[in-house]
Amino acid sequence: MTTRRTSTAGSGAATTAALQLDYLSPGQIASQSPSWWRNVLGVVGFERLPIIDGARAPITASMTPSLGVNDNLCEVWRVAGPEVQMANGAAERSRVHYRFCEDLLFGSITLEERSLEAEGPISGRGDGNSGALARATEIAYREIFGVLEETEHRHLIRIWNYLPEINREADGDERYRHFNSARQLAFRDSGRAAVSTVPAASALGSPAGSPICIYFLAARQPPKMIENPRQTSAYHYPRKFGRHSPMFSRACVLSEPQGTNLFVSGTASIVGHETIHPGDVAAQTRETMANIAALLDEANRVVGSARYSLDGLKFKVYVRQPTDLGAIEGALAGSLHASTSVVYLQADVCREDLLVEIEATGEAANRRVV
Ligand code: 3EB
Repeated sequence: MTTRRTSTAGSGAATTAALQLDYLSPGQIASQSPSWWRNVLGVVGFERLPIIDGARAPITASMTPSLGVNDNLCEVWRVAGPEVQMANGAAERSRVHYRFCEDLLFGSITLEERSLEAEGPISGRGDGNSGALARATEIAYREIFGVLEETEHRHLIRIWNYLPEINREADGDERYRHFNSARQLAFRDSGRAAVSTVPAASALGSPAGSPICIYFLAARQPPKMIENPRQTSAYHYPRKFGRHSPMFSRACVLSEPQGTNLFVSGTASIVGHETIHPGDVAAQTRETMANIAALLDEANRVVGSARYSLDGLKFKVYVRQPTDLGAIEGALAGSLHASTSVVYLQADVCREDLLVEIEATGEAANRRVV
């Protein structure tokens, strides 16, 4: 760690952060002013690592190809406010790149499984390819938790996991399940609860040969975790979906004095714990939107007002088969306004029978109390 956080206590509301999400092209990003960069926490390219001159924040890439017209867009996370104090970090002996202000932290870590295979299997936890994936997952999460302790942004609120060939079998089990075992172990080893406070998340497959890419947002204050009344909590999935359950919450709300952010996890056509509408991508899309609508109702109940609606969210849609894009767009037209922000990416979803997965982010300002 190269920098300490600057205390802003007592300096008023101007330094209080609320998160903003934009999808911008590298050209749009390149034309921004230095003062714009001051508030940027992190940038995520989709298909490949974007090349951005003068970047002052960590840059990573999910390695998931863009579909449709969103060619080359980047996801940009910024904090609001004119006087935000930011610091960068790249802790020694840690592969996590991160940037933070008083309240919020963005970080990313990229690992090549190939470079870990040489280190050999972790004893007693299988070997071969699954060993390298499990090891990479454990290293990534251990280093992430280390950074969060160091900067005191202890609450992981949202995390994105991109794993090459997520559905491939290795050592008699799907690679996603090996990832789940290692992730659960990492949460346990860090002394973190395995239920109820785990972050909102997405876990998708990237093409063979891609590095493992994990990026995340963390906060100094705890968010409110939200579960979906239509779905079994992922951390309570029955054993037939894997020996170790996935560690994520369905959504969470982060409240700041200026406003709130809603983070909706990757959501799919699952009711209870079963996949429904196998083979029917349009029906899967509609069911997924019904799940997101149910999460919005829960979020509005938790924040105590009708703050979030489908049209106010920004969506990322992961499509397993590019040829399904038209059917998915058609199904979404039934629930989303044409002006709603939607990015389409090709990615494998972490159950073989799921054809589509949708995540979303919401931003809402607090009404001024006069
Ligand atoms: C599901 O509902 C679909 O393992 O972190 C969605 C979001 C899914 C996150 C994860 C998995 C994850 O189970 C898959």
